[in-house]
Amino acid sequence: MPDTAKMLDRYRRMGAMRAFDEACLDALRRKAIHGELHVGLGQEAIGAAMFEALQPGDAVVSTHRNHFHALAKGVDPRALLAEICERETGLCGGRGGHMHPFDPENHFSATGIVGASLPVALGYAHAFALRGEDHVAVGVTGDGGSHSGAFHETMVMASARDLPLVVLVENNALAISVDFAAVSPTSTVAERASAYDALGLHVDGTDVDAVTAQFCHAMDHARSGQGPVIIEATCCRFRGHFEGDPEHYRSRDERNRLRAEFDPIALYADRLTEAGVAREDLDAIIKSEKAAAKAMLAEVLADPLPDPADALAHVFVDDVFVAGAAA
Ligand SMILES: Cc1ncc(C[n+]2csc(CCOP(=O)(O)OP(=O)(O)O)c2C)c(N)n1
Repeated sequence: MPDTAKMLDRYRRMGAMRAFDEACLDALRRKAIHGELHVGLGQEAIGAAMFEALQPGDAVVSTHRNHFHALAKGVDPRALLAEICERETGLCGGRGGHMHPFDPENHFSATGIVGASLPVALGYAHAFALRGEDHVAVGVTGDGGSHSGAFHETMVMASARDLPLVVLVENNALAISVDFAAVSPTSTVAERASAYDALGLHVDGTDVDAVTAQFCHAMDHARSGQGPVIIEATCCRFRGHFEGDPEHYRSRDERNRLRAEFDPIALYADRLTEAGVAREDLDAIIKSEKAAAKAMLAEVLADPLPDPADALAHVFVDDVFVAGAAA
């Protein structure tokens, strides 16, 4: 018998993540976000799986496409949205923006430098091991980041020391415009794990049940002292690399086909209806998550922006050069 209560939790969590990113798209249209915005539409099943697999005290270090991982780690959604909208009430007082949300008490951070999330996660894993703590660090990267030197260096050290590290590769098959199959020497990233004497797992990242099971397995493996894991979850990116990407590398038809075939939320809705849940109940969940995100955005947009007079607060050097300032 399928556990429909658990399935509905997963469905709601994916719906909440999508609604969050849709609120970000709305904020961008309202010119509340400046600079590049990278949303994760199409990748919600991986975020929902991460939520279930993490335990308190674990660490997550994410990428430029970080919102779902932050939500999975338990970062306060309102503070995250306020940070993305550059508000004083944001996680970092509006100074980090969408690519650099930091929640040190919660062991969450992100970086816009491709591949650089992994050595930071390695540091967490090393610290956990040195302190004898029962926590796992998750370093997230895309397929593009898996080709970086930082990926290799991280895996070498993590495996040599059997560190509690899980490297999550969200393989959406595109690094901006670069097709994974055209540049990867192996057909999967997971199979590279054998070169590091690590566990490699490959999973359909559009199937929330499958990716949850594999993610929990990866975390158990790392937590029990058996060394690092590479878990590769294949998925599709439904929007451009960033908002404003002209997407010359794929046609509109191709994008629509991916959305029609591989939407993790629609696929799970089918599974839930097969398990006897009514469509109207599923639609009501999505509707309520959208309404909650919309209300949260309205609140956030009423929050103050940082005071320009405080622009140099939190800068760590004393003699900052400010153009035009008196000597
Ligand atoms: C070191 C570095 N090189 C290049 C870039 C520019 N850049 C930003 S995102 C990106 C592609 C990342 O692709 P992938 O790792 O597959 O992640 P995805 O965007 O698909 O989530 C690149 C090259 C960067 N931010 N950092």
